[in-house]
Amino acid sequence: MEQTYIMIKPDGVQRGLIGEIISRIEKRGLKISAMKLNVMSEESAKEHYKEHAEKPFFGTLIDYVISGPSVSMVVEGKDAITIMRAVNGATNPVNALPGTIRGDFAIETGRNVVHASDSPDSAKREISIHFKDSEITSYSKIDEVCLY
Ligand code: RTP
Ligand code: MG
Repeated sequence: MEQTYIMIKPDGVQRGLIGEIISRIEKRGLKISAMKLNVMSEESAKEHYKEHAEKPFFGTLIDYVISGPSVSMVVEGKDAITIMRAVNGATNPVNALPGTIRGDFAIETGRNVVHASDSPDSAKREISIHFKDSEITSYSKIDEVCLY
């Protein structure tokens, strides 16, 4: 069982894609164990994307993710990290396959709708930036008996 951090970025919220994206996560068989909608603080955004701090697009990226409310989630299940990267599709939507979120709903890297942690270490780090332990719930889905 793995946990990953998922964000519906401000463009996804503004375009009314929250339900569509959550629905894809649920239908795939993954579980949402924490969720909130808020405007991310600049401090959290910079910490979240600190691996890109030296990149030329860093300032634009931070402005984008704090430009309006985003939806933060902890999503869990077997191979959740790898599966959610595949569900989101390639970073540049030009390369994202139809059927992925970015392949179906995005055309620009700078407005690519969603985020998903890229490794177990990133997932742990990102979840701790955006959620307190007490905000992450534990429950059984009706169809998960004996799956893992
Ligand atoms: P994310 O972290 O948001 O899930 O995206 P990712 O892993 O697929 O891509 P990453 O390399 O981590 O880039 C983070 C976000 O920065 C923006 N970006 N802009 N202008 C550019 O060349 C550029 N490259 C990346 C995108 O919003 C990307 O999702
Ligand atoms: Mg990334």
